[in-house]
Amino acid sequence: MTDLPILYAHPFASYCQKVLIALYENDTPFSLRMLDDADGFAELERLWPHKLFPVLRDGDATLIESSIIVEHLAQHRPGAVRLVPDDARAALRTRFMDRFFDNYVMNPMQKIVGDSLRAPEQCDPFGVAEARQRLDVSYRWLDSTLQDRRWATGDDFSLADCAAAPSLFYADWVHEIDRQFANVRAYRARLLARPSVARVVDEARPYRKLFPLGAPDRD
Ligand SMILES: N[C@@H](CCC(=O)N[C@@H](CS)C(=O)NCC(=O)O)C(=O)O
Repeated sequence: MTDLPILYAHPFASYCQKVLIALYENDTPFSLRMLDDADGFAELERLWPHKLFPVLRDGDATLIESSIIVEHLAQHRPGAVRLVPDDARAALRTRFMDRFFDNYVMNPMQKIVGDSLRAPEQCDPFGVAEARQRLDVSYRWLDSTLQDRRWATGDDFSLADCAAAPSLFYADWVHEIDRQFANVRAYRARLLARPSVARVVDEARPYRKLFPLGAPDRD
């Protein structure tokens, strides 16, 4: 593949940040198709009628779903950081932790944010309470899982950490990680200190005022 891949994304969107971190980890060249106008969304809809992003175009291939995009990068645009380990068992552990962060942290966090954008009569307090409960269980489980790990699966930064960074970043904003979960808080801090993550956080800084629940004065 010779042409630059094109990433349809917005820098403030959590699932886009997951892919941006993967790209920055390996200094992978790409061009950003910023989704901030009607033309961009029309292009996106032609690629993926659900109009969810990120989407990557690489040569003739259209990659949808952040995890699939990162897997594609690992296969076709590899770099020094192995985003998915070669060893099959280690790869499964990585994919499991990636699923954990998407399904049990990022999605409940998005539920809480999404609900805050709804008209009052369309709000879903039961669903939001469920999402908060799920985050509590996730924080507790993650705290014991991370006990002797530097990154999500051990010593090596991977796809799972790309998913962890934006999910824990925003989850802590909407449902603060309690001090008793010191391993989770320390892991979030390690993630934020990682240059690829720090870059993504900085690039999203100008959009913080758009955060519907109000961004806290930190991070
Ligand atoms: N499972 C998808 C989730 C993508 C997703 O929810 N993207 C958000 C931005 S972070 C989005 O497209 N939101 C627009 C909408 O919900 O209409 C993935 O992993 O890529």
